[in-house]
Amino acid sequence: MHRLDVGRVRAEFPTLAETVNGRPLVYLDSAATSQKPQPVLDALDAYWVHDNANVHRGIHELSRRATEAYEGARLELARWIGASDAAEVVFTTGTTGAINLVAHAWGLDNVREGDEILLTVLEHHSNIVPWQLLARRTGARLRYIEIDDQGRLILDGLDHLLTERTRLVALGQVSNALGTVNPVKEVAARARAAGALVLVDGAQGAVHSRVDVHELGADFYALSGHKMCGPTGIGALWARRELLDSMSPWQGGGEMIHTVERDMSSWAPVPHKFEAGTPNIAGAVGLGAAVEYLSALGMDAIVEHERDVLRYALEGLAAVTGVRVYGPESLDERSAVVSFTMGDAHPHDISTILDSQGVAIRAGHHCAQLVMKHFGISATARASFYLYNTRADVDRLVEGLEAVRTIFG
Ligand code: C6P
Repeated sequence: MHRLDVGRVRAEFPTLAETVNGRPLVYLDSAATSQKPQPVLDALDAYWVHDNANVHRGIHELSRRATEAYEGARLELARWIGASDAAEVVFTTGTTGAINLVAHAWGLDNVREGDEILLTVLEHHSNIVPWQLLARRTGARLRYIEIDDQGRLILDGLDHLLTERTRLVALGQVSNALGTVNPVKEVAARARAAGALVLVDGAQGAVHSRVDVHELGADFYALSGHKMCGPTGIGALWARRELLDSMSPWQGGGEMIHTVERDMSSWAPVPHKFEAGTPNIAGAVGLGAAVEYLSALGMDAIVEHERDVLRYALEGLAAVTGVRVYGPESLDERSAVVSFTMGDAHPHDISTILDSQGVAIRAGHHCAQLVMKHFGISATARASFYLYNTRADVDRLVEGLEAVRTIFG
């Protein structure tokens, strides 16, 4: 396997050359959204400047080009996640959009009073609230897989949690709050053996690993483009073809119909059945370019590089007095996210002090309040790493934390 040429990679991300508060920017908030490389920016620019038109509608040259670019991006993404068929990839606004689509289009037809949906305490709110809304409408019950003090799923009781009423198990591939890499394959295999479907929230997983939806054992897989070098407002839902075929549309409008009569309509084939209205064409084009960019660099090389930076960061943070790092101790169970607290310093204060030194991290509950509650805290500071981060970035983080220590003692 080749090594990632990080110097070259960094040069392709113009935002990384910004100066913040008089210091060169150190961007450690990629779990919230990643920076965008020049090839993605160029693809967006080229689309808007040369090809902009609506898709699937016109028979003029620009519409043909826009449609080709849009459908080309779908094919690119389908290959990248190991889908058997590009029609299994539905473009959405992101992971949140994808999960809400499943909760409505699949959930309302398949979940009844007394049925159960099994989640985990690690979930992002996007993989909790849509199921709460569904449960409220259907009378279904939500159950949770608990976590241990390292933020790992406790799977001992899984066979009791999985009952004949379990319709769906919905879990994240990687926790955005702790970096825990979940044993998705194992949970999926046990869930499917119990007759439940499996939804995987891949918002953080697709960023930090090579994804093969079949290998994972997923029935639904959701991802966000903006966390993997693509634009905001675009993401995807993957599901097995027969499952998508069996589902009713969620939103109605143009593009998703076959014929419209006064009292009823018939639907376009998937994926268009789930893409009502003019889609985010530029977003899809940008996402396709991001996938192309990441594929050319090689996910294995990216993962290897992130692992080195993560290891270095965990060592660096362990050496700062007062820092408590949350999440699994073993590097094998972690992804490139490090959540921590520091003595009496509020995470917002940590973030503000770091920002004054040009270091961007996130502080808060990270839309994972159940995780915070588990640890009896309201917030953490979170540094997240991606392909363009270096050990020098970690040094700047540690330097900033030393400044926090001087202020808060
Ligand atoms: N997490 C973070 O800073 P959207 O907003 O739809 O692109 O992604 C939602 C989402 C769903 N699941 C997980 C595991 C996530 O991490 C996120 C987004 C960001 O951690 C913003 S809260």
